[in-house]
Amino acid sequence: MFKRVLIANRGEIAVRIIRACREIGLPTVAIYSEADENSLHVRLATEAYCVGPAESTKSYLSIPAIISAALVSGADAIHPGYGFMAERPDFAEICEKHGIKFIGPSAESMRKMADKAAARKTMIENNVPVIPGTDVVTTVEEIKEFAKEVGYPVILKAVAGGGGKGMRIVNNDDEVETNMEICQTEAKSFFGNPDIYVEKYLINPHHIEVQILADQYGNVVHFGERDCSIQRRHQKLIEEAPSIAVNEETRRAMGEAAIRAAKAINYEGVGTFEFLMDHDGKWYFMEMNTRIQVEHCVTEMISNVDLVREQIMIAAGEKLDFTQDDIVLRGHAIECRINAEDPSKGFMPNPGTITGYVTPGGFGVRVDSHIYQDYTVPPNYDSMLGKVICWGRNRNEARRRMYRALKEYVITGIETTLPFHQDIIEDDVFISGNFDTGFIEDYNKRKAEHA
Ligand code: MV4
Repeated sequence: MFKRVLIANRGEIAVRIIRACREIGLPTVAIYSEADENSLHVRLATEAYCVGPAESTKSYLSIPAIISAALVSGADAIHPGYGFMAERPDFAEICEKHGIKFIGPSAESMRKMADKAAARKTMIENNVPVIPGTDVVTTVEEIKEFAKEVGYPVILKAVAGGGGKGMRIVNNDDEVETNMEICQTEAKSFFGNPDIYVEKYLINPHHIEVQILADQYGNVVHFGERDCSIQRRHQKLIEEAPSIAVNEETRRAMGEAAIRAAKAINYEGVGTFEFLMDHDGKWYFMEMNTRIQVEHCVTEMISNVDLVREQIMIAAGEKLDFTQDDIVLRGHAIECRINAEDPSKGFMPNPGTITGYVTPGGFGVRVDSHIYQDYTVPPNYDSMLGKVICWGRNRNEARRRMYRALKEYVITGIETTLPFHQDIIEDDVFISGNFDTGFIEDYNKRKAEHA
């Protein structure tokens, strides 16, 4: 086992990882920026090092600063959490060169999935359905020809993109002409790579993702799916597991497809395969996330498996000590992400000092957060304050418990998305479970009509 683990992150996920390390008995090293001196992860870790100023590029994204902290503290493993260094193959390689285990997949596996056109090819080779699409395109003719085959609309995506940035929907030949170069230029400036590819554009699909776990010996299991369709501007707001859009047969087929793909790239650690599902129940691979995700908790709650603990054990070279048959998914879990944002002002970030704080509790309620009374939320980072996750024997029980928990939760001094979540949890369409990625847009329209 490792001697000590450095957590190259902040906020709720740093706290989450420190908790898992403590339970294993592993000392932890926190790193923090000058804006995060009073952060909870700094207090909970065995020791902590300031690695730079508030600006992420000079602290949480500074490879020399992070590696120095690891070497000085004697950490022999680094957990990157999500965001920041989590999907940086160059960082994974540098860790390895310094004899530090990067808790995650190899740089090689990461690169295979970072290139979205290459990832599609890997999926096709392994019999995983992909959205009808192309390899890298360089001319408007290629795009028009593809659109003639599958019909408009089609979507232009950056090969090096992901997560919603650098995409353009085009509805006809003229729009191809006007958008191709813009898309390439944006791709170059956002991701340093101008390459783009094209897919048939699916209208308001379900966003379904499958959690997998792979050890260093080729054993891979899946934990079923999460439904992440409730998003606003590519930011997830509510996630749940299982998805009511997925039946047992589809669950098995998606899970097996994800396992095949993970084996094909010699994947190690936790990972997520993102799929889009259309209204006929047809599903297609979209991209893979090679990290622990914010919404991993809903899967933990229905499977009773601590995914972060497993991630650390696997990185330390342990074999998976359970098989697919041992994984039993029970009940239903829902997660609401609570952000320091003002829903009445277009979700504008709203940092500041928390003057009053009471957390919900009780049976089936979990709160993962780094905030506390008198804590000042700095303006420099993501506005997520934490997550409320509720379990129930069925979806409605989980949903009602969530409503109860959100009503108990008190955060004063700053505006948060708590009231917004309370409204959604009580919304008839949300209650019906009959929603897709168009939900928030539709919800806002319905609210505007009633106002
Ligand atoms: C799509 C799509 C429809 N068809 N690709 C958005 C995030 C990025 N990872 C890819 N995204 C989409 N890709 C095809 N071919 C619709 C979206 C999309 C979306 C996907 C998941 C969840 C919410 C979304 C909201 C808008 C668009």
